[in-house]
Amino acid sequence: MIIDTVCRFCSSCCPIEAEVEEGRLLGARRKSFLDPDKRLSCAKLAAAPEIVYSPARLTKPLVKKEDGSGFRETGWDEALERVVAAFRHHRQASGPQSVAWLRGMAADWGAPWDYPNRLMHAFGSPNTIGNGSICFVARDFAHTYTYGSMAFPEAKSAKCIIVWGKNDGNTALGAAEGIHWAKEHGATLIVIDPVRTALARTADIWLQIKPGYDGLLAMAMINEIIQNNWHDTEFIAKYTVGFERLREVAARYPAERVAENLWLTADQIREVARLYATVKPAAIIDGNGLDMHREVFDTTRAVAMLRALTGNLDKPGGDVLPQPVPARNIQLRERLAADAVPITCDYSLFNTFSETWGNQVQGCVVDAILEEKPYPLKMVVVQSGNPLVTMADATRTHAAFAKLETLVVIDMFMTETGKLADVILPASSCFEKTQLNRSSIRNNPIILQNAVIDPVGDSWPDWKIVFELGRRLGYGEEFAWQTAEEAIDFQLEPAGVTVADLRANGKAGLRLEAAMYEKYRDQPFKTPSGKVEFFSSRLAEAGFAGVPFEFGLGDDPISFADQSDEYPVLGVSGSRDIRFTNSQFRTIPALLHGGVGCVVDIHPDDAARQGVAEGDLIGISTPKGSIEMTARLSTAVRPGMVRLAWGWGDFDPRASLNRLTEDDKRGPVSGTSTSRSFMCRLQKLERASVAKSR
Ligand SMILES: Nc1nc2c(c(=O)[nH]1)N[C@H]1C(S)=C(S)[C@@H](COP(=O)(O)OP(=O)(O)OC[C@H]3O[C@@H](n4cnc5c(=O)[nH]c(N)nc54)[C@H](O)[C@@H]3O)O[C@H]1N2
Ligand SMILES: Nc1nc2c(c(=O)[nH]1)N[C@H]1C(S)=C(S)[C@@H](COP(=O)(O)OP(=O)(O)OC[C@H]3O[C@@H](n4cnc5c(=O)[nH]c(N)nc54)[C@H](O)[C@@H]3O)O[C@H]1N2
Ligand code: SF4
Ligand SMILES: [Mo]
Repeated sequence: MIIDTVCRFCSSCCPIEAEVEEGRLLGARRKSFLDPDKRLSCAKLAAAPEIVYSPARLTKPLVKKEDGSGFRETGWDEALERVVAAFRHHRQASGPQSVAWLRGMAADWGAPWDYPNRLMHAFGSPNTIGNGSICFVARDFAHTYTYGSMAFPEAKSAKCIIVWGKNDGNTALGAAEGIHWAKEHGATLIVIDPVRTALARTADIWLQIKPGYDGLLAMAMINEIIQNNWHDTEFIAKYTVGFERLREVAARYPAERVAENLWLTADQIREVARLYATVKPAAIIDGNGLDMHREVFDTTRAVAMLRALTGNLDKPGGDVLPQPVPARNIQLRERLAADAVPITCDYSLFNTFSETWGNQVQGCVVDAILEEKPYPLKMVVVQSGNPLVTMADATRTHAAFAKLETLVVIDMFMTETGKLADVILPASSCFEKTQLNRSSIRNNPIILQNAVIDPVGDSWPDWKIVFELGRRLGYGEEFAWQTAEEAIDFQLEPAGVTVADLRANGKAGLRLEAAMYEKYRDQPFKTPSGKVEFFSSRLAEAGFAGVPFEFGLGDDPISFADQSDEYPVLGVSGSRDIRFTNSQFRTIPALLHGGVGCVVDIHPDDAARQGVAEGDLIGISTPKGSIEMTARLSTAVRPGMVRLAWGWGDFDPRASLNRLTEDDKRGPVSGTSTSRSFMCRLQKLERASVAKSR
C-alpha cells in the first residue's frame, strides 16, 4: 500500500510516498515535478526502514537509577508522573518560570512547536525556547522586518539565481531540483560560498567570499545597483520607505573599497550586481551560511533589500511572499501573567516579531542556568534537540545541563544530552505520527504528514506526550484532544479544512488559494509603514541600525580573529552530508558506512607544508577546546582555511565540533553567536587515524 505523507528526517519537509505492507514500512520515495529518473534521491529516506526499526531506537521510557548508574526502563505512567512531579516541585519552590522547554530542529516547527508553547503558557512559564537564533528564524525575522514575511524563492522559473550560503544538493532536495531545472532552461547561476561545493562547480559565477562578510557584499551590490540606475524606480517610489538613507549608507561600501576584504575583486561584485539587477526574473536563495554569524540579521536584511530594490519581490520567478493558511493560534500566550519575563528578555524584538515564533535565543538557557540571569532555571525539557552537541561552546553547555536539578529529554535515540537526563521519554518517528507541518501552516498548499505505521515499541508521538503531560498537570480542558486529528481540525477551523479533506487530497495536498503575485498592489506589506522598509524606524527607535550596517560592521565576524597569531587557520563549520541531519543517524549502519566519515578538509598546499597526508589524525584547537578529525585533502577550500565535518559529537565526543565554538558575543538584535567561522590551530597527531571507523 502506498500512503502519501511528508518526511521530517530533516527540515526540508519533502512530500513523499511511503510503501507499507501489513503495518510495516518497506520504503519511501520523494515526490517531485521531475520525471522519476531525474529526481534527486535522499540517502536518509532510502534508509527510512533502517532508521525507523533501528535497534538503537528508544522504545521504553527511561528513568535515571537512584544510584546514578545509568537508566532503568519503566512504563509511561511512572515516567510521566515523575515529570509532572518535577514541574510542580519547581513551580512551588522557584516559580513556573524556573521551568523551560527547549526545542531543537527535529519534529517540525508547525503544530509540534505550538503544542509545548500551549502547555508551558498554561503552566505559567514564558520559557519555551527554540534554536532559531542560529537556524533560519533569525533570517525570517530579517525578511519580516524588511517586507512583512519571509519570501520564498521561485528558483524553478527564475532566469537568474543567486544561491547565497546554501547547499541544497545536500540539504533540501526539492529546492535543488528547482535550481537544476532552471539552469537547464537557461538561467544564470551565481553561488556565493567560501567553499567550492558541487553547486559552486556548476555555477556560471562562484564568489568565494570570506565567511561572515556577506552583509558587506550585499551593501556593495546595493550601491552598485543604485549608482548604475538598475533599481526599479517605480516600485521604490510607490512601495518602499528609506531609499535615500539606504543609498547614503550603501555608498560607504563601494565595491573597490570592500572587495579585497571579502576575498573578491571589485569586478566580480559589479558583475554579480549587474546580472542580478538586469536579468529578470531573479531569485535569491539565502541559507544557513548566513545564519550562525552574529551579523545574520543585518546581512539578511541587506540581501532582502536587494530583492525589493530590483523589483524582484513577489514576482513569478523572483522571491514570493507567502499566503499563510488562516490557522488558529493555539499557543495561549495570553494566559501568561502580564509581568512574566522570558529568559530571552534581552531580545524583545526577536521574541515578538511574529505571533508564533516566540523565543529563539537558545544561548539564554545556558546563561540562566549558569549565571542565573535574568533568574535561575531549575528544570529543562529538551524535545527533539541535542544541545550538548549542537549548541555553541559545548563545554559551557555541558556545565549548564549538568547543573540542572531536573532534565527531561524527549527523543527517538540516546544522545549526549539524553545521557544527562533524569527522565527520557521515547518519541515516535515522523512515519509514526500525524502532524500539521511548518510549510503547511506558513504557506499554502497544506500537505499532511500522515502516520503510516503504528508507533514502534512503546514510543509515543510527540503530540501525545505533550497532550498527556498537559492533562496530568491539570489542563484537561486545554488538552481535551485525544487524537492528532482532533487538534489539527481545531487549529485549521478558520481555514475550513479538516484532516479528512487533506487525506482525500493526499497526492497533491490542498491549496486554499491560487498562487498570487504582486499582492502589495492591493494590500500593504505587513510592516509598520505598510511598505518595504529600507530604513526601519522600529529598529532605530530601539537603538539599532535603521539601515543595515549604518554603524559599520562592528567586531570581526570571525570568532577569535583577535587571537589569530596563535590560531592562524580559518575553520568553517560546514559540510552537511546528505546521509545525516545535524547530530543524527550515525547509529544507522547503512548511512554510516556509505561514504566519507568525520573529516577536516585541508587544502593540498597547506597539507604539503605541514607534512599532513590524507587519513592522518588531526587535532584542531581554539581558545574554547580541542577536537580530533581525519584529514582529507581537498581543493574545495582555499589555503589557510579548513572545513570541518559537523554533527559527530554523539558518535565520538572527541569530534564534537562545538567544543571549538563560542557563545560569548551575540548579535544584539537576534542573539546569534558565530558558531560557523572561527580561527583555529591544527596539529598532526601521531596516533593512528581512526578514519576507517569514522
Ligand atoms: N542532509 C542534511 N540536510 C539538512 C540538514 C543536515 O544536517 N543534513 N540540516 C537541516 C537544517 S537544520 C538546516 S538549517 C538546513 C541548512 O541547509 P543550508 O542552508 O544548505 O546550510 P549548510 O549546508 O550548513 O550551509 C550552506 C552553505 O553555506 C556555506 N557557508 C558557510 N559559511 C558561509 C558564509 O559565511 N557565507 C556564505 N555565503 N556561505 C557560507 C557552506 O560552505 C555551505 O555550502 O539543512 C537542513 N537539511
Ligand atoms: N557548529 C555547528 N553547530 C550547529 C550547526 C552547524 O552547522 N555547525 N547547525 C545548527 C543548526 S542550523 C541547527 S537547526 C541545530 C540543530 O540542533 P538540534 O535540533 O539539537 O539537532 P539534531 O541533531 O537535529 O537533534 C535533533 C534530535 O531530535 C531527535 N529527533 C528526531 N526526530 C524526532 C522526533 O520526531 N521527535 C523527537 N522528540 N525527537 C526527534 C533526534 O534523535 C536528535 O537527537 O544545530 C546547530 N548547531
Ligand atoms: S531531504 Fe531527505 S531527509 Fe530531508 S525531508 Fe527530504 S527526503 Fe526527508
Ligand atoms: Mo537548522
